[in-house]
Amino acid sequence: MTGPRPLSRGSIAMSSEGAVCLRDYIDVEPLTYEAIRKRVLEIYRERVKIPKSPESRGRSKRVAFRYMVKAEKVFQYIAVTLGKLARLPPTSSLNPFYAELVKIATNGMYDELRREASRVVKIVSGMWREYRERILGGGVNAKKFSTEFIGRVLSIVRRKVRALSITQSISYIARTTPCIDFEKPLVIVSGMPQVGKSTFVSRVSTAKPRTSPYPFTTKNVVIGHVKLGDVVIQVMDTPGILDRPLEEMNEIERKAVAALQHLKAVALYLIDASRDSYYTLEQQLRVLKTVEGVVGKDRVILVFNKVDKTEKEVLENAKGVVNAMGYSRCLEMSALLGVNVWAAVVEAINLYDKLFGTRFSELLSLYSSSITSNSGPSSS
Ligand SMILES: Nc1nc2c(ncn2[C@@H]2O[C@H](COP(=O)(O)OP(=O)(O)OP(=O)(O)O)[C@@H](O)[C@H]2O)c(=O)[nH]1
Ligand SMILES: [Mg+2]
Repeated sequence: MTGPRPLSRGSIAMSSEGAVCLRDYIDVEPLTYEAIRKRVLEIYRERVKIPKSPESRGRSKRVAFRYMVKAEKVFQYIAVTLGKLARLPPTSSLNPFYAELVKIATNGMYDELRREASRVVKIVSGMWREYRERILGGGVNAKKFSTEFIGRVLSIVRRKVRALSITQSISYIARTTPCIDFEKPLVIVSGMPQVGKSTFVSRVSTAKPRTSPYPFTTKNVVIGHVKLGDVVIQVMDTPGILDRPLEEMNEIERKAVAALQHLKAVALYLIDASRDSYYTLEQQLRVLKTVEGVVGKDRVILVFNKVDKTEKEVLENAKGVVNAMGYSRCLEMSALLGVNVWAAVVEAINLYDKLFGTRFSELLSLYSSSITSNSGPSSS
């Protein structure tokens, strides 16, 4: 008998019905000052044909009109490009988890960029009203006024939109952040690097994150789906967290913490208690304390992974230690071999129901025949 059928195979940002995607709120192209300057000069050099009309009669009037149109096209480009940044949703309006990811990715500069862009659009709009008249009435000086306008606009953009380069990070985080359905159960898989989080997620869900024997293989949060009939369970792979205070954590670890902190979820905390684990049991238990502090102990399920290579005596000793920490129940799993992986999912959903008053486990029990097996999904 095989495990439940994955929903479908998709990208890390695969959205399912009802899911909310950061990229639907934030649609930004990476921008640099140099790229804006280049585009402005291209626009300025484009040929402009002025039809003969009563308003543009006379050579000098037509010349002035031509430079007004050139400068206006530049103004429009700047207003549209920076206007898009100014109209980005403030972090205060985003889901707190998404807001935190955006802050992490931009070093807290996202809202500042919005404000800078908005200020510059206002300044440039005011300048344009002034220069438009000057260019049109400028006669032989029309060209001079229009180049002066463009020079001033570029200078303002360069000096006053200092956070422009973070558009690259904003674009990246919007594209790579998984879509989340906040109404569906969510299981966050957490632990130190190398404990087998990605191996587990790829065993039970549609997500196939990279696994390797090196720490920090996973650098972003990733969502996979498990579909059991009408029930869709979201399983989130997270980057490993190291044994250090929250404020000293790097950008990658902070994404994992943000998920624990802001999402309605239960956490599976994976421990590798085997002799040759990458980190000692003591280190892993200290990180467990950090996780408990963030998410609340009642939301954590402890899972000893890699039991296939953990000596019985070592495992018993580790179980004794966590027992003393208040974990009377813990799971023993081998994500690699598919042992107890579905039991971990079921346990997580039971806890989810208990904590959030939902009844997903009842639906889940309808599919008990397909989840009692210890083997992984049919694809594996
Ligand atoms: N023997 C054994 N090896 C496992 C098991 N689970 C994972 N591994 C191995 O442990 C190594 C790390 O697995 P990953 O799934 O990449 O670990 P991770 O926790 O996602 O690591 P980071 O992304 O670095 O945080 C890989 O070489 C896996 O093959 C298991 O149950 N048993
Ligand atoms: Mg990983």
